[in-house]
Amino acid sequence: MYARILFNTFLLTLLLQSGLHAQGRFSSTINSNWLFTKGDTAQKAVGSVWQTVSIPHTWNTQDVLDDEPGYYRGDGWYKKTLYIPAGWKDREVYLYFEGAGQSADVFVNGKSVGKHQGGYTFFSVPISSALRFAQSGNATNDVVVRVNNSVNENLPPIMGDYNIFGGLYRDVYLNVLDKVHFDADNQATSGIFITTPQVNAASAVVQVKGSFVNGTGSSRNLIVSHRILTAEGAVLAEQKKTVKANAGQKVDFVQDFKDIKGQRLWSPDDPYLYRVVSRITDAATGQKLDEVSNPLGFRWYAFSASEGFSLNGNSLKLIGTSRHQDYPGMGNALPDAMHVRDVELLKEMGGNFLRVAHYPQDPAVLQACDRLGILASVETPVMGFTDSEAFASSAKQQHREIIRQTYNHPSVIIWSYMNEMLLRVPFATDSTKQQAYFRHLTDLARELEAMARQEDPARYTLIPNHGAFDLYNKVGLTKIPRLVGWNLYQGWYGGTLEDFGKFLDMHHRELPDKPVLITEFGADADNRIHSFSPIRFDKSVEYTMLFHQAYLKAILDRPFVAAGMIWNLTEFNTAVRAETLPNINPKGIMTYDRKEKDPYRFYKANLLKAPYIQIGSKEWNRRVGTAESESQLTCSQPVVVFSNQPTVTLTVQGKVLGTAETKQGMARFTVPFVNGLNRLVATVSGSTVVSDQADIMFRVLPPTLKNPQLPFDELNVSLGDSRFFFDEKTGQNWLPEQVYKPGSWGYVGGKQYVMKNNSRVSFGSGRNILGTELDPIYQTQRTGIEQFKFDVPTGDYELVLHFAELISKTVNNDIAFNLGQRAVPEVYIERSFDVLINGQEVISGLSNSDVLKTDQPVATKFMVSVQNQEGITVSFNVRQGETVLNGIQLKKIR
Ligand code: GCB
Ligand code: CA
Repeated sequence: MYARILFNTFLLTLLLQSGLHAQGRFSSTINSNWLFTKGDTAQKAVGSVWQTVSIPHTWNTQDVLDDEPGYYRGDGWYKKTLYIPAGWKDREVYLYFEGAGQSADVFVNGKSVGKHQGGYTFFSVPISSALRFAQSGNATNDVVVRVNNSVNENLPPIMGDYNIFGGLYRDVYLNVLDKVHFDADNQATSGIFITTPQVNAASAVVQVKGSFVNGTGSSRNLIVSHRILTAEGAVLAEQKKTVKANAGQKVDFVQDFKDIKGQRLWSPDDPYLYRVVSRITDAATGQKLDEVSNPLGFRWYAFSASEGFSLNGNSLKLIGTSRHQDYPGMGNALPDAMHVRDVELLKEMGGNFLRVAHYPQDPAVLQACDRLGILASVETPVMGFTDSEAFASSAKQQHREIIRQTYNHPSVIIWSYMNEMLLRVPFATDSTKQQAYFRHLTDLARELEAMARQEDPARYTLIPNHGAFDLYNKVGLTKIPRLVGWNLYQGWYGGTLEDFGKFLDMHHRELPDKPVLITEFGADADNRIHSFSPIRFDKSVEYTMLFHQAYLKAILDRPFVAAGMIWNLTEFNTAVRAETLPNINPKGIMTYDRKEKDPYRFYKANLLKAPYIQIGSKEWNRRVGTAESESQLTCSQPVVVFSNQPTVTLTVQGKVLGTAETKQGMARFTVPFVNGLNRLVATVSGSTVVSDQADIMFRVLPPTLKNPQLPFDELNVSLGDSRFFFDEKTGQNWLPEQVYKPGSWGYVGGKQYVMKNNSRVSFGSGRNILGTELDPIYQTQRTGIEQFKFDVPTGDYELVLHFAELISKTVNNDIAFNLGQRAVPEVYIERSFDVLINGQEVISGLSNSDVLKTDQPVATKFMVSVQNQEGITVSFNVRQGETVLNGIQLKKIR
């Protein structure tokens, strides 16, 4: 990593104006005042309108949120004027990019100065030869960067459950070096590579390798020194050598620190960091010519197939998450602080591992891992496979860059490459072709493996696979890396929760010499959806909780399992998904905007040492439920309190409800909610300090709607659904449907719509309903419904009916990326029906041949005046096919 001496503009200007030559190197971002235009060709770009932007920037910020499938993939052009001081004529100037999605061409003053392929690695472009200089003062220089994120089958990754965003989405730096400098042309590294060939509790050996360049026209006597500094700034050790370097010569060096004693170890509990400061000084004048600083941590570690992982001689279960690099409304163009915050959220959860997946991320991420004591794997983004030379060579290039660029981070212990390579195997009917495909795929895996071992023999290597155990063994991908990773979803995409443990035991039995890591596990949860009878694929918070409980237990119960990595820390963008949160993968244990979901609290309760307590689902802070009876006007609902303490006391409305023991970090209560505000206070028994409070506004609905004690107010019902849906924006709760009972409300006739031929969907349709955020309401439906009745008292009401056609003539129900069963199109039927309110026709011939379009919401609001005891009856009269109703809302106005 480059030492970044962040000059502020003021200081820089001062230095330049005073005619001083800054000593050594300096490096500063040039993120401000770029011009940007989106377009396909240079020609078009010339005539385009340029917009002022700041780096980090992506052109895909709105694509995740717009409820439309797909996102822009193509060219984007950036340009900027650089003012280059005359004094830099005798220096080396580089443009340094922390990442450009996915490929970049860099031009200075119209001259091509560099190209880069791969959207996630750093690259550095020397530009001195293209720069213009003035006699004195500054000269104007133009930088143009063409960035492209088009589909490119030869540029990995080519497939994945996330978007391949485009843009200059990470910092851009200007690096200015003396002609004598550490190698700046080695894969955008600092030119320094540090290892700890031996570490134990008492002593250590450190090796610093690297090279430097004498870019001047004469031979020079230079002192190359390396100092190991403690966090407090004291010198732990220092080595110096005087080297003679000829004009233009590049010199390689190896410096050993053989007898370090009394070093403090690095670990999650005590992430003590040293720094190695490497310097080149002119032996004759003592002038500092270059200096870079790199992190150093003393730790040793091992993976064992029978005992899991150990760090510094102590066994340590690795529990953590993966992480994507995007955020709502920002795409992947995040400021460093937002990357850092995610690592902090992982640390605050009690996690000790980050799978940096599926691609390397901003340098701030691993810097934070080093500082916070989070162990990490870094992944070369080979996802999907094109059997071509160009694909393999790009994979290898990215792999080499990743290893070298992240080499010095003490947090990194694993080089991971490839992901689920056998998810979609081609040539199902041509075994010769398929065998060749497998051979070329494993050839590439072996090359990447060999490269990792050669570049860095110390670290482990890993390939994460999906759960097709026999296939990966047969093809040979489990034999190549030192560690085997499995991405497992039993009880989600298929099978049962018990199958997870069985799979782990099978690995242990069949591959007794291979250490095993669970590189992924997770289940969707839309934080707006709740169910008190959760089932697989209902997207409820409660089902995902069942999933995580089972998985964490199975992982902790088995000492041979080295690691469990939750998929994923947060929700993330993915254009290939529709479902309840379109373009979002909701397996995150935090929401897309980093709010806690219950699983996050669950892991806190299981992993944290400091006393922790939190009331589950507290963001569901406005609720509706039916009273126990006409006279008992409370509604009992389960409440979970997460805590790492043995017992928890829950107080409701100032009265102790009870004390419960925690099991797996959870204490369970049944709370009789009253109408109005319910204040829940959970305390660790015996402590008032460790407590949490939830204020929940509850609307108790009497079983019959004319109960004088609780006058009717409003009711929102999702037809074809047995889940609760909480719309945070409106504060409205949608209740599951129920069959009509006299005096009450509900449907008459019909059945729940079930998406045909798709085992993944528990409720309704798995497709995106366009132009609404109420997808779960529209995705579910009662077909063949005859009536919906509300036995409400007299008054004026607003009634809203919600419809959507869920079957399509053309669309296949399969979501390409999802594991599990594939689906075929449904049988399309023509439908048309009338709707009557209290006998009066209000909709005539609602038909999927005109108004009712597939996957599009239709909502219609009516005023209804009820003057007698008749209540409200909505009737559906079929003309052709079947009637449908997706949602219904009734609100009393007066
Ligand atoms: C996987 C993939 C990951 C997906 C995840 C999922 O196995 O590695 O990229 O996002 O499953 O949610 O299906
Ligand atoms: Ca519905």
